[in-house]
Amino acid sequence: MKKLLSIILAMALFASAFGTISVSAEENADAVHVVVKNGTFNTTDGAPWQGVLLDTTVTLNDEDSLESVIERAITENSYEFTVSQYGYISSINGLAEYAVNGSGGWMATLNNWFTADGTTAYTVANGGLQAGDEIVMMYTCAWGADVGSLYGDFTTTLSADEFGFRGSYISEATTQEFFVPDIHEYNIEINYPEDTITFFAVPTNKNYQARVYKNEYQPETDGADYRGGKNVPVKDGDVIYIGVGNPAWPTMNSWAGTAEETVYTFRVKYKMLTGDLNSNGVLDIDDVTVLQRYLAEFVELTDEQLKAADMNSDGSADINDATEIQRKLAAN
Ligand SMILES: [Ca+2]
Ligand SMILES: [Ca+2]
Repeated sequence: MKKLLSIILAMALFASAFGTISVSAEENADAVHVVVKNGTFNTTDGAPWQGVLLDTTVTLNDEDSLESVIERAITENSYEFTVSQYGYISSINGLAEYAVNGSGGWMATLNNWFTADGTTAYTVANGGLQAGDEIVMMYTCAWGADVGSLYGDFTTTLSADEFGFRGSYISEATTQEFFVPDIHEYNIEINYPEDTITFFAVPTNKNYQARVYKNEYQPETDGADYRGGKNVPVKDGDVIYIGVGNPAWPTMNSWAGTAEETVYTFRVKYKMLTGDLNSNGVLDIDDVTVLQRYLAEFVELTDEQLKAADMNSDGSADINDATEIQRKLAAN
């Protein structure tokens, strides 16, 4: 039995408390975002360094591949790397493969996916690498198992820890408490009639892809998804589908067997924020002004505005409601 959870989002006052949402490569039309990190092998155990080595953007050119942008991210930040005789990166800033008791090495994700083929296979020319892509080069001590590359594991859920989304008035932190990987249907309430949401579609097993679609789930149509889950314009009535591990999509796990996909459904509903008379998604002094102008008979209000104005739910819009909006503004 599927449970329907309602996620109350778009708390404008909440969002403002979190300040400006950080921007990433998506803001730069020709760039990808590259992170190089070692979160598995500690310096106390002999690693030359640990943590995030670099977090940067790399501007794409027509000849680029997943391999070349990782290499350029390293050299542009004045670090060194070496390439093995097999053509993959074997050492970054002195942290080499096989450094952990004879095991360990470097692996990359492209939009949270450990690619099915080597890093040279994904190019600008073949569309495998695109502006806005998120790339993480990371060190593993356990052939990927310690960084979410689970070979022979057929789990196709989204990650409880890493899945999230955010919109103009939505802090990504708000979703973490609501999301349960085994519950597949959710409502997203937006307080603004239209919004743009970014989904952090991170699978539990990053050997599988997660793809984001709007209003029609089309797993076998290339390019029908919102790549990386980015910038999905939404309005009331839209339905977002996030599929994980569809059998038509490439995965290194296909060598071990076939998984059953999981599809999550997010129904977008517009719910006017009580008191938000000017429909800008936040409670502000303009809402009080609109209500006061209505009470002074300078302006008319729509039925929807009258409903939104009724802060104390007594069926009418009056001076008590204006006072209540002001009290809420003052409390924040
Ligand atoms: Ca408002
Ligand atoms: Ca009222």
